[in-house]
Amino acid sequence: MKTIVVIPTFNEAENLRAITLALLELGILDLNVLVVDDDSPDGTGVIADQLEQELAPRVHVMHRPAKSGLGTAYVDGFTWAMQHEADYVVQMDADFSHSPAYLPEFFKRMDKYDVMVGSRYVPGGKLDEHWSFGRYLLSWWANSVYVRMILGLKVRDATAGFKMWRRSALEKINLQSVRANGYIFQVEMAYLAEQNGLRIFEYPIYFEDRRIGRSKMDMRVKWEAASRVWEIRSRYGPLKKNSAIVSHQLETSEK
Ligand SMILES: Nc1nc2c(ncn2[C@@H]2O[C@H](COP(=O)(O)OP(=O)(O)OP(=O)(O)O)[C@@H](O)[C@H]2O)c(=O)[nH]1
Ligand SMILES: [Mg+2]
Repeated sequence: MKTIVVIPTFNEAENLRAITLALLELGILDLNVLVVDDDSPDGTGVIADQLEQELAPRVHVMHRPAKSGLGTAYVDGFTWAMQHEADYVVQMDADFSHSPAYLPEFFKRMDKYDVMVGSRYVPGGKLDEHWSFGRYLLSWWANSVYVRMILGLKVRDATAGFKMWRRSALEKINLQSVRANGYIFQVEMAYLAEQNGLRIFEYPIYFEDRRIGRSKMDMRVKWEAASRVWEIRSRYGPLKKNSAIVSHQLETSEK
């Protein structure tokens, strides 16, 4: 079984080597990494090339000529992964907010599901302790109330960026029709997963703040994402009640 982990990067020079090694050191058979770099001015692309050479054939790099958004980076990366015979495709950030240590846990359950979501908003899921209550509340409201209500999503963490997809799940979703180019990509994919009746499991994760480097998120990006939720609704409509099975909680015996 071949797994390709797609990591989009923009100025992640301090994180890329460590996250790549952490993934390969998990010891998961035939796990490969695809870095999608948007000509980062801090030299992330050069580090990615070095890793590709050092760790061949398990690391690959896609260089895009300019910063073109997280969504298109994932569409390009997923398309490449499908062309390279991935059975499972993982999406995650480079900044350690998504701990590689969860991947073996995802795999343990993948036989029963099509999509595994690393979720901050199911029992056992947690945001960084450094977050103020106000910041936590806003994030919870945006993910668990605002987006879910407008679109009728069942998934609790509608903007989760840490996911594992079964190949057949991505085949059901027409990636080329995904329009989102920024952070709203996560929401559009969650929507399409439910609309296509995929079996989704939300695995609780601890979401640690990025360790090093700068966030690409700012107020403008957040406002844009908030308005794009309405765009998704007007394009696709709210979800039908029977669209997907979403499991939120680990079995008591699994905890
Ligand atoms: N290729 C590419 N990668 C991007 C782009 N924007 C963000 N990224 C990457 O996407 C991932 C998530 O970005 P972050 O800046 O960590 O955003 P975030 O996790 O929502 O924000 P923080 O919580 O502040 O870290 C990181 O690996 C970034 O380097 C982009 O336009 N192109
Ligand atoms: Mg981050």
